[in-house]
Amino acid sequence: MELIRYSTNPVLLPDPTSTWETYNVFNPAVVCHQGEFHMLYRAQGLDWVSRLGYARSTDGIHFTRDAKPVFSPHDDFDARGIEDPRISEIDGVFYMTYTAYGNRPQPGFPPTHLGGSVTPMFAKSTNLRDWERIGPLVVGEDNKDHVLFPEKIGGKFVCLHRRPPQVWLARSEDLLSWPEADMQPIFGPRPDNPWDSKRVGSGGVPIKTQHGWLLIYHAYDNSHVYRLGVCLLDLEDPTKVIRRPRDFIFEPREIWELRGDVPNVVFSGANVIVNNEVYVYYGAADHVVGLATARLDDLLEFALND
Ligand code: BMA
Repeated sequence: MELIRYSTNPVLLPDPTSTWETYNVFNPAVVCHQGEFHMLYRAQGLDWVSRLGYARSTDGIHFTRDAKPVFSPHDDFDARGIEDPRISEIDGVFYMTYTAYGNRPQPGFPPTHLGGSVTPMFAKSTNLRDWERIGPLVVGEDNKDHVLFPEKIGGKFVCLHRRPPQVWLARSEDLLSWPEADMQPIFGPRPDNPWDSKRVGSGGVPIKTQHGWLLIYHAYDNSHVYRLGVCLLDLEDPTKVIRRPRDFIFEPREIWELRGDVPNVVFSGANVIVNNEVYVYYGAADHVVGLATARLDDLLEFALND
């Protein structure tokens, strides 16, 4: 089972006439709300700082962008960029998870190879354009690829996050406090399965189905090739992985997936369901946005039977 690429990909390209989305537009979050698709995408321009642009569409294919970014860095902890958003709608409020890429290592934190830091953050909005920062999931560690489940489970907000090389689960009463006692690893790389042998991280918002939460995740191998796979998590206790097929569902093949700013990357933070069709938006080679789809029933059958 593989996702099918949309015929006129990519669906979003950098804009060489712009200062802030000159070089790369990639790794978007997408929400379908009141019949329209709303995309928040990561854009890099002349200063190489990531900001989030906003675009909307009625068909999910042709997007009209705002002239200016809607979410930009504001302090030392996100000065190098707002990265890799995912958006979950919970009780009428849109919650965004994003990675803040900062200028300085936090206390006790080993700097990234470029000397900065990453912080997994939350923000909220009621209109998808105006965002208010809530706070971090954790500080002072290498942690990103966090995404909120689209409803509370057992009365708590629940998110997946990544403590390398594993995907973890965390719970919170209020999105502000994320007690360590409520965090646990749920799945990691499979050393005997080449495509997801090195590192794994969550994709878009988990999809609720009668058989469990369907999660699309990314993984890379020894050669740093990013692919997408799926797993099924228990509905009431998503720390339990019910199924995890050995095969991937998507890999870089097109020239714009194989070459770009970072080669051989398909990275998704958006899986929107419209009429039983899953629209998977993904960053390709950290350079453009692509769209690939599958019928939800087919993905589920693959998850259950492969
Ligand atoms: C990951 C993230 C993504 C990126 C990917 C491939 O660590 O930072 O933003 O798409 O690497 O470069």
